[in-house]
Amino acid sequence: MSGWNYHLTHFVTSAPDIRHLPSDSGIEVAFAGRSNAGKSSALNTLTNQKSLARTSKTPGRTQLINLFQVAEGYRLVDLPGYGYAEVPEEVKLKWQHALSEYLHRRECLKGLVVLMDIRHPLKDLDQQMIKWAVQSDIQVLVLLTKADKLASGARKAQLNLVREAAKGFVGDIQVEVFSSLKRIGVDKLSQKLDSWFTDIPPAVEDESLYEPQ
Ligand SMILES: Nc1nc2c(ncn2[C@@H]2O[C@H](COP(=O)(O)OP(=O)(O)O)[C@@H](O)[C@H]2O)c(=O)[nH]1
Ligand SMILES: [Mg+2]
Repeated sequence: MSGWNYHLTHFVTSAPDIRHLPSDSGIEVAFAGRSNAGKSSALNTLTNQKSLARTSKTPGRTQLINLFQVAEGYRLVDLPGYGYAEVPEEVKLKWQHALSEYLHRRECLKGLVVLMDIRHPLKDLDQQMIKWAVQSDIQVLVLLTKADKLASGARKAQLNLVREAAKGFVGDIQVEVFSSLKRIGVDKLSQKLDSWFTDIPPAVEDESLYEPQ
C-alpha cells in the first residue's frame, strides 16, 4: 500500500539555478537523466497526469529546474536533461558544476532517481550523477526506461548487467526496469518514493534489546 497519493502532485515553481530553489527544508527527491531518457513521461505516469512535467517545458525554458509538490514540504524535482549535443561545452560544464553542487549541498535531498534508456544505460554523465549522489550519502533509484522496447529476455539481461555494474559504485542503489507506455515499474517507483518521504531513520542496533532476559 502506498502511503502517498502521487496523483495529487502539482507544479509549484521553476528555478533558473540551484541558488533560486525554495528553502532547504522538507524532503526532496530529484529526477535526473539525459534528455530524451523518458523523464517527463515517467513523472506524468507516476502522477497520472498527461502533461504535468510538460506544463513548464515551454521552448527556451528547458534549462529550468521544475519543482512539483506531492504534499506540503514533500517535493519532486525535475532536473534539466543533460547530454544535449548542441549545447556549448562551457554551458555544459557550468550545468555539471551546478548539479554537483546541488547533490552535495542540498540538505533536504533524500533520494535521486536516475533515468536511463534501457538500450543505452550508464553513459558518462549518468555515472557521474550516481557517483555524486553516493558521495553525499543520497540513495539512488535507477530506472531503465522504455523497457517495452526490449523483449523480456533482453530486458532481464540489461537489468542484470546494470545491477552488476551498480555494485561498483558502492552505494545504496536500486535498479529497476520501467516503461511509461506499458506502466512497468510504476509501483517500484512509488514504493521507493514512499520510503524516502516517510524518512524513517534506519533501525539502531541497540544490543541491549537482544540481551536474553
Ligand atoms: N516506447 C516508449 N517510449 C517512451 C517511453 N517513455 C518515453 N518515451 C518516448 O521517448 C521520448 C522522450 O520522452 P520524454 O519523457 O519527453 O523524455 P525526457 O526528455 O527525458 O523528459 C518521447 O518521444 C516519448 O514518447 C516508454 O516508456 N516507452
Ligand atoms: Mg522532459
